[in-house]
Amino acid sequence: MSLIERWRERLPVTARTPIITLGEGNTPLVRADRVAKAANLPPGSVFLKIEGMNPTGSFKDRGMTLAISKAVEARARGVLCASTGNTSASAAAYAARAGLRCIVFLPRGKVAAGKLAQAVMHGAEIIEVAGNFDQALVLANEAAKTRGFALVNSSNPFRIEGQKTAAFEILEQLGRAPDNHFIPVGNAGNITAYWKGYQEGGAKPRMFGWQAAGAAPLVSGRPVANPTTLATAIRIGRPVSWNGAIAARDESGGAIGKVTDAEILAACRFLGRAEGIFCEPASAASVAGLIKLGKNGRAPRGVTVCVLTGNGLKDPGIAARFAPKIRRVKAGGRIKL
Ligand code: AN7
Repeated sequence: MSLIERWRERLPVTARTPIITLGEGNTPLVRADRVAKAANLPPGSVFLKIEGMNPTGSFKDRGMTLAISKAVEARARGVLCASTGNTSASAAAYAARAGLRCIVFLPRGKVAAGKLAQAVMHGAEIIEVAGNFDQALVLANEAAKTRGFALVNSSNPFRIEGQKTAAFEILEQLGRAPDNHFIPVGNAGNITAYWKGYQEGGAKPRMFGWQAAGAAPLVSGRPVANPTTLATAIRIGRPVSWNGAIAARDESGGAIGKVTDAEILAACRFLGRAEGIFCEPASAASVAGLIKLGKNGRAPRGVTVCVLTGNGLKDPGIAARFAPKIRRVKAGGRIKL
């Protein structure tokens, strides 16, 4: 069932809204006892929401199914967005399915290979910006004034509405509200949406957002002009949903912290090796944050859900950083294990 049909009564759709779907949502919530142990927490206390299992490999599909459906309902000619990669991949796929033009503004040289491949294969019109995501967004916002085009960045309220369904799913899958919710934060649409979804579902987990140390405006309290991190998905210095993130933090009694690229990479590798889950680097920020708190004995008590926002295959180049040991053998040769 499509995400919109599944949660229809909680979403701003009518019988006349066309549903553009790729079968998004309903992603696994997986128990992760090795992560729990690494964070000095008891077995059964940590769960991972695998959003990389969505059709285009990231959480963006939840909001995109609604944003594109509403764009079709409004008879848009096309859609556009700025993106660090995943939004553009998702927009390109759903726009292709809807038969809409899709124009994406991408920061040059800072979009992971898999995401760029998706934009190409789904026929998006790609505009490379000599600048970072924040600067690309300025261009996209300007272009969105063109008649007949809809902006599908997370400033589009339908993106947040579709995205909030992930919180509904977690409540169903756990059969209770989590005590803590850990999530990577870039533009802050996702943390804003989860908080909305939890509240609508009558839950109040503490919200813990995690930024990369070189791109942590919500931690320092001021925009970052030149954000840097190998987690290119969250290489963002001026989050659009700034207020939403701060509200989620403060209303829930949570926190927004930062993790270094080394901590992100270590968590990414740990998930791959110890839990069998390959997520992209930005996604591992949530788990990196939990392990960091846990090492100091400061991981929050109770049940914690960590969101893994994107699939590891999006950014296969990351594997090269781990200097893989590969042995060579001739065909017909012998090898000792
Ligand atoms: C894997 O695609 O901003 O805090 O343009 O791709 O809601 O921005 C992606 C963000 C986390 C941060 N994890 O979510 C984009 C884009 C992954 C991401 C985030 C992104 P937000």
